[in-house]
Amino acid sequence: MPFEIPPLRYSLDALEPIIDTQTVEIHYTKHHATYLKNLNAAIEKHPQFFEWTLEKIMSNLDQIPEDIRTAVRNNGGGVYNHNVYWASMAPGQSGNPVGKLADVINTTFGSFNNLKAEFEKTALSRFGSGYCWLSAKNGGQLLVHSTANQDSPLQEGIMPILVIDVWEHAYYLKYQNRRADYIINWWSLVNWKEAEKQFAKVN
Ligand code: MN3
Repeated sequence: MPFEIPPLRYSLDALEPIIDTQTVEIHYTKHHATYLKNLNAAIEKHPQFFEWTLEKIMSNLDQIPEDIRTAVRNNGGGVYNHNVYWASMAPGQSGNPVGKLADVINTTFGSFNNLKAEFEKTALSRFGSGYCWLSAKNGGQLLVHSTANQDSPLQEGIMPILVIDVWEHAYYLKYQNRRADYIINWWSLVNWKEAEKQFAKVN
């Protein structure tokens, strides 16, 4: 069975005014969908990998045949990373971490504001295209880090908690070159309940 992308859990205009409708529409129905199409086209050449989950594939790229490995790295990453990105956001959020994740953020970073400062700095300093993540190592140790292009934390054996896409296509129509404004505004969309669910997988 070919891979699929999960339906958006909210309408295309639900992230207004932080992320405009046209950006969500193009990003989800064109960019994300194209990664999916290209991933499936690559796996067609070795269809036994349709039996694997995307997480397993992205965590074990060394086991993917060399003739499709780069295509799977880029397009499998493109599918997976956007899955996490859409799930990281929701309309009508409180803006604050919840549950055990909130406690661990305080003990790791000192405060939520410190985490935000580190995250914003990391997201801003990603040169070119990529992502900024809050991730957790096995056992629950949190870290803020950035990946280039469509690389993902799974390749480093760590679990993504939430992510912001800082490719220009994620913000350019509304924010043009003002990546910082996009990042700062993005906090009010973060789905902390979903982040807490992700965190529960590793601790
Ligand atoms: Mn993107």
